[in-house]
Amino acid sequence: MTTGAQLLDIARCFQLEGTPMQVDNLGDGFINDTYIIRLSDSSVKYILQRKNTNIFKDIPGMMNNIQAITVHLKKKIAAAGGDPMREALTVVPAKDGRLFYEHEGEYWCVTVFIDNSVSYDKADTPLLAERGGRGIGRFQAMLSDFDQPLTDTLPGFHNIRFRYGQWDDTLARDPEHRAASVRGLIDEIESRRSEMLDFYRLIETGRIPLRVTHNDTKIANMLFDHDGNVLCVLDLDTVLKAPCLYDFGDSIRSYTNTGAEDDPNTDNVSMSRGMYDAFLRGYLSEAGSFLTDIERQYLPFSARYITYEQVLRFLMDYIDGDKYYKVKYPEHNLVRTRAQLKLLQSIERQLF
Ligand code: GN1
Ligand code: MG
Repeated sequence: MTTGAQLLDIARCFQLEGTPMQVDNLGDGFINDTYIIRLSDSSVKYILQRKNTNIFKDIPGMMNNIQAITVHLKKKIAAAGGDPMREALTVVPAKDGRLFYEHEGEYWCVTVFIDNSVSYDKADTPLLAERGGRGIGRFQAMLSDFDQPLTDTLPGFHNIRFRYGQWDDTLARDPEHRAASVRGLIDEIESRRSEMLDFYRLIETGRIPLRVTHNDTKIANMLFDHDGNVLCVLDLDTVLKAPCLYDFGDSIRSYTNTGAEDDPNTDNVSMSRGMYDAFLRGYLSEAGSFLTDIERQYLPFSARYITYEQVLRFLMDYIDGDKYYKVKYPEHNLVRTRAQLKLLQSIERQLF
């Protein structure tokens, strides 16, 4: 636990426009710890994050990525007559000029808080899903000519071959002796293995191209304006060279779910076809100009692929003893697994 006084000390290490007065918890991301910094002498607010070093092994590399990407986005936004301070994240350096502050092996980073915006855990109308699709399509389009090298912040992130390596190892170790109790769920993973590898081969062989993509496009990772348009894409930790299908697939996993990602009542969970069509429409309005035929062809499969991968990741973490995702109660990863499997089955029924 980091105390309020310690958080204030950390906030003071950054180049803020005033004096930090208070630091409070914000949101509940699964990976990093997020806080809001308020100043005593200015209305500007900041986001302070403790990056998760269990997961991200090269935070300086990650922050260099985020800096380069946001600078690129801001140029595009300004050229289009937008507001670069509100439509892209702004990284605030530490007083020593670095893009992070390191203290006792922990890495802290600050960005400017974007006020007067709306965030959602769930898409409540098809119009919002359409706007979300347009926002991610535009994000990818703005980065389509980004040509600087990017650090691979999370090697193997959506690589199902890599995930099977982790999976096989976790099942072999079974450190908490949980595997026997989830045999049916393990079978759900295994029964789809060869189809998932067939898809992944299209990426390995270069038939599906790599682009600069976000890789974690759930609705909670975008800010909307009061008219329901995407204002700013957040959480740039996993911007990588990857197929743009991963962004589409992860968005469908999030925007179309009629229940919660961790819904304890799986009756609530299904894919809304109306939300799917709306998101697709919005996405194609921006991405349609650069997608190749094979990318277009595999858009529906990407929803299946990413949702399947999420089932695998939640179940693997449960079997592993809950080491990756933050959990709120002992069986949380298992509840997440069941809810995401229900969503996967609904996607499979409706799109295939
Ligand atoms: C994590 O960072 P956050 O909370 O937006 C995870 C995603 C999962 C998501 C599930 C780096 O996202 O891959 O899809 O949880 N991020 C990482 O909600 O593993
Ligand atoms: Mg994240």
